[in-house]
Amino acid sequence: MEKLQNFIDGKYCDPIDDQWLDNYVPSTGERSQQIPASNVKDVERAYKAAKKAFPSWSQTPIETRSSILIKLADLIAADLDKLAKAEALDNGKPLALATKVDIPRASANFRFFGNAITQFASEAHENLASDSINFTLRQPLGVVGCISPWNLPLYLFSWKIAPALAAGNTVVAKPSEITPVTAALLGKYCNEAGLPAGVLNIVHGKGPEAGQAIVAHSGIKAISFTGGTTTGAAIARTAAPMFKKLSLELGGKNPNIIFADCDFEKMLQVSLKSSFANQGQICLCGSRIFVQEEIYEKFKAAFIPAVKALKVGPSLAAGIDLGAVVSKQHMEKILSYTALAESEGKLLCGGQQLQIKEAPNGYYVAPTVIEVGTTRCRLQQEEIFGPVVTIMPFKTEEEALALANDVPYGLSATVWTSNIDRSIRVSKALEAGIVWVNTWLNRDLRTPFGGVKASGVGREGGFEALRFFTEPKNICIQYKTNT
Ligand code: TXE
Repeated sequence: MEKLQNFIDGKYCDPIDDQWLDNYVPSTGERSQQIPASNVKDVERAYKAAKKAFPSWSQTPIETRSSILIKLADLIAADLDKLAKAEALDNGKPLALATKVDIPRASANFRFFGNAITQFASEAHENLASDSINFTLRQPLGVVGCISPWNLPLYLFSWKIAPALAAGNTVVAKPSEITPVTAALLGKYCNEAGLPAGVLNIVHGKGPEAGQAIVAHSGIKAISFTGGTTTGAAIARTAAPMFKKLSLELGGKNPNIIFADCDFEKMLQVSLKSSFANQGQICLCGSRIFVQEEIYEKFKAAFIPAVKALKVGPSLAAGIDLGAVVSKQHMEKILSYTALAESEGKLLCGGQQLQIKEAPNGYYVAPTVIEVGTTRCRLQQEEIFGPVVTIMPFKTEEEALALANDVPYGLSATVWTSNIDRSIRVSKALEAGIVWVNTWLNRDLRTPFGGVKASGVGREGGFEALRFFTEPKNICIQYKTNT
């Protein structure tokens, strides 16, 4: 069986203790490769390479750093088909989605920060009263840690690595052990792009072993993490007393608020995507749908048949809308929630594991809609992170806001209305880091990205990310006003 390797100091290498994990293809349930079960020794090896590379990389002219990142973006874009197929097979998502979203966005992440770093500047403050000039340096932190989840593998892995490198840091990065393949391929592209050895080091393995070793390493100055809220809390417990900088992009349980005055057809088409794209495994999915009562029955009459018409199948099959969920364990977690449908509400469609003839051992869950009467239930309070949405009616704007905010999370929200005043009132009152009005997953990489409450701490994106990966230093110089 093929063995993927760690990528350390510009070279692929086996784990020091020769321990390995099995990787699986969600569409078929078959074992695909083995990946390193790295531990603290492999992380130390990666850290030493990153530390050795830091002085030179941090002093590399911005134009050079920029050109290497843009070259990396070009190489990823040039291998779109190969990378998209690898991503789809590894994650279970439809090939069309990996081709249209995942890989182009991974390329865009490197391109965006390759350009952004050439525009990143800092402030100066002139103080006439003290004949002084203050200027602020934004210096790279040193060796930083990037840890990413399995739902958008290369998309989120690169979303962290690109700004860290652009800002002059060197990186020890760990992808999810559930979707290691495109991260493993990234090392080759780094060498081809001319990224110096040791600047980016990729370590595979489990979170509590390899991930924890990165978080706990005294030489690693910051942790950028995307994943579950529980894991985010565990990371914070380790990193906070070490005074590391922390960026935590965690779970979501996002409201999709539909007012009677919305553009119904557009809302319906986009709500199908915001409910079930990537098998509902996007932390930005609108998994709690609230519909104003005047159009509640009309919505159900249109939404349920459209959900039932969604096609589910193996990643490489043509014409599918949903693929397999990422693992057997995650499928069982999702089904444990759909099993609550009857006790917490009413199952309107889906709710079961799907047997796909050509892939009987794959991890398939039917797109599921559950009608509930309250937000005070597990289906509305807990992150399911699968092709499952709840729906319930509301009467007034005030009630919609109370329902939408009545949840531990605060990542994103979607609002459908043609009333501009209402769209601003509601957006301002929603407890979320991102609000979309009459659209969804409409992303501008310059904007701050992140959530509030249990959805995390800090912001990624644009100059927010470059500020996270640099340390501001104020230098004050007093000068003589006479010769
Ligand atoms: O979680 P885990 P998953 C959320 C999404 C869902 C979850 C899915 O809503 O809840 O993430 O990710 C590593 N120390 N978001 O199931 O376990 C682990 O190996 C250090 C929000 O993968 O959190 C993997 O690499 N590392 C997000 C990574 O953490 C540890 C967008 C994530 O794994 C660790 C995407 C530990 N103790 C998903 N334990 C957003 N807000 O943008 C695990 N890991």
